[in-house]
Amino acid sequence: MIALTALFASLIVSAGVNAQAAAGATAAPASGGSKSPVVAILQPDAAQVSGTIYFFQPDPNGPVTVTGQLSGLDPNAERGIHIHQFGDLTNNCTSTGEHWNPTNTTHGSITNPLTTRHRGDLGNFLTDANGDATLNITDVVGGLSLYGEDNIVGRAIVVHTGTDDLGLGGNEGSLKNGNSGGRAGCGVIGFSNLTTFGVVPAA
Ligand SMILES: [Cu+2]
Repeated sequence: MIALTALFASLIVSAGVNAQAAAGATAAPASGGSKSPVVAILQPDAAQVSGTIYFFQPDPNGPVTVTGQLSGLDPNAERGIHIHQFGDLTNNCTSTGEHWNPTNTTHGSITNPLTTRHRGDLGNFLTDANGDATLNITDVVGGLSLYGEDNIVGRAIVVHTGTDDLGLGGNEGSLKNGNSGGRAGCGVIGFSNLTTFGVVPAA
């Protein structure tokens, strides 16, 4: 617990974390990729969202799992969540750009094949009666990776004010972004010093 507290203190110096994440996006560590979980601290935008999101990929050829605790959202709601292009919060969540979509496909569910989803599509999560949420999303299709040239470190995760229609809405917006509404909050994905995988630290 003491070590975890120290880690959080160091991560909250967000400018430093962002700079490190940006460097990591173009020059991965000598090992060739992430050796530890990566992390994003959410900052509020259209809603007073807060929370920390963790990304784990114990096996470089295996799936990424996304965990975390969020608060400040609408109660009892499904809310969209995606990786967006840029780890750039200079204009809050707006400057994170559109969904991370390096293969230029249409938007869809996290369970769709990669031909009918964006690499950054993570679907929806559920909030409780207090507007809190515990994330536990595993990308079994393999859109996300923490390793290699196409890793997500240095990009952003965005939580939306609306529900992602998963590309099934029957209109142009649906195939672009799932009509997920505004950007409740977002965070830059950066390397962390955590040494354990698959653990949701206590909020
Ligand atoms: Cu989004």
